[in-house]
Amino acid sequence: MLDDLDLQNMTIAVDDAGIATLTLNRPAKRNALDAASVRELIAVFTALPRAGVRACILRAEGPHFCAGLDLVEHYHADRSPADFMHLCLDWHEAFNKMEYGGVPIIAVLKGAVVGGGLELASAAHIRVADEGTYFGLPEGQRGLFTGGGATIRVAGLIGKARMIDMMLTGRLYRGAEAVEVGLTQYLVPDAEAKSRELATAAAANLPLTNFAICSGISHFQNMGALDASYAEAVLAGVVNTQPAARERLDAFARGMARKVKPEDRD
Ligand code: 1HE
Repeated sequence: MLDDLDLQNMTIAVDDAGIATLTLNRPAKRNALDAASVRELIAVFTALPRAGVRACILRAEGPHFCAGLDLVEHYHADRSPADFMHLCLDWHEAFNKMEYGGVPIIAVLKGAVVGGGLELASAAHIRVADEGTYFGLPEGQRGLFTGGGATIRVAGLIGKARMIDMMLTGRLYRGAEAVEVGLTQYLVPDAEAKSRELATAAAANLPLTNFAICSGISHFQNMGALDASYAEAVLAGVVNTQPAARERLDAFARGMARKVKPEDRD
């Protein structure tokens, strides 16, 4: 299924543990997202949940994660408002498939994570940055506005006041401050190695449980509390009675399961 994809701007490989590695592969353009790249993201994240993949690492070639919208393509295309709206709808389709697809996605961040690059990163479930990673929303300075979901996802991560500041003033976040404000959950010397470790941990969960975590929580956040608690109960009804969970419960009941203690973590 994944082998049939015709990808020019990214590559995908799945290892024996079912962990997919999706690599943005336009380093000469700092992995800027042109229209074709967005269509490729849609194709990948349409196929991924049905391909038996247990987790996905999203990484990039070159020194930067992603420079956002392909500004040069946008300039030359001289798009109409309707054209750009449809392009944004493609971005939303790709990023919604990521956030709501049910497969854990771990983004390995480095260098610039800016504009649409930050929108892409914020559609992942876990972000892992290194000391060289910086986050920005340069749209304001470019005479543009966000169109790939930043008003929802970036504002959701850091709050609207910080997002507005980033857009009005070009403020960049990096290092410990980026963790504090919520742009990345991890700040480590080796983001690739940490992401692999996290993907391995997530891939050990039952796929149906991960589906609930990586789609249910986002859906419920969009609902009123009454509907969300109802939907949570229905989802838990399905997930918490799955036959595969019984083996894990059986191990716990026999005292054979790993305990939830810091010293029991690897
Ligand atoms: C690009 C892009 C791009 C680089 N579109 N081609 N995003 C931005 O405003 C960020 C714009 N980019 C930069 O500020 C810098 O390029 C970087 C900090 C990311 C990297 O700097 P550097 O010194 O490593 O590379 P460079 O020399 O600036 O760029 C290398 C090449 O990548 C060069 O092309 P070349 O043909 O001259 O070699 C650049 O033109 C090209 N390149 N970034 C197109 N973004 C759904 S709405 C979302 C709205 C937005 O995302 S707005 C934010 C856009």
